[in-house]
Amino acid sequence: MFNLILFGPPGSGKGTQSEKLIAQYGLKHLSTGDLLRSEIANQTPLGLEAKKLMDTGQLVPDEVVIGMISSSLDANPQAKGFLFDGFPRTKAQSQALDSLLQQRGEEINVVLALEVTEEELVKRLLNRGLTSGRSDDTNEEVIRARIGEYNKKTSAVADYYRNFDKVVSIKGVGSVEEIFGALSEEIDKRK
Ligand code: B4P
Repeated sequence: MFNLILFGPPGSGKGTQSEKLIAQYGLKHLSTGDLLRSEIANQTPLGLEAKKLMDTGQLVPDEVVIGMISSSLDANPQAKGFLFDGFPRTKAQSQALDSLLQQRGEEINVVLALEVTEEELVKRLLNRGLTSGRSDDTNEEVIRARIGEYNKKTSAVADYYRNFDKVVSIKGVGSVEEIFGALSEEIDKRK
């Protein structure tokens, strides 16, 4: 198996690049943002609780997203590998993921970290908000709160994986194709 974390702040291009990477490498895409939005669309109790937090730019509780990822791993025993997009977002989620993978005799092979300035992130997300229908993309205050959560809680994920020498930084500004090329180069070195 080849297991990859695509890491970066909100709006850094994780969702955009994930689509291209899964097509190229045949990995199973696990996006906690997509899983949560599907719970919201189906109006499940979990989705209704998550929506309140997502609409203010906060993270949903660790145990909720860890449970979702654990079920997704169980549901895909034949996968060639997983692309984790938007997960883990806290140190506790990172430790939980490592232990879920260890139980299956697997590990994270690499963490590719997209780097984009805050002003560019805000610009991209407000722009996406014009068409995405996502309530967390339309308000600049909420977008800045999401970036604040990232700086406070999620940047620790990169520090955690740096201890294991698994993090590679990638410039996340440029054309989608250029960035895809840089990500693919790092994956090809390790496959
Ligand atoms: P996510 O769904 O993960 O969304 P995101 O971080 O906002 O977006 P992403 O990074 O994928 O977007 P992309 O850059 O591709 O999270 C939403 C919310 O769910 C979180 O705030 C949180 O509340 C909750 N949540 C999710 N996972 C969680 C977890 N593990 N724990 C707790 N809470 C969790 O795209 C952004 C825009 O940039 C697009 O419009 C795109 O077209 C554009 N773009 C992309 N690449 C570009 C480029 N090279 N140049 C110019 N524009 C580009």
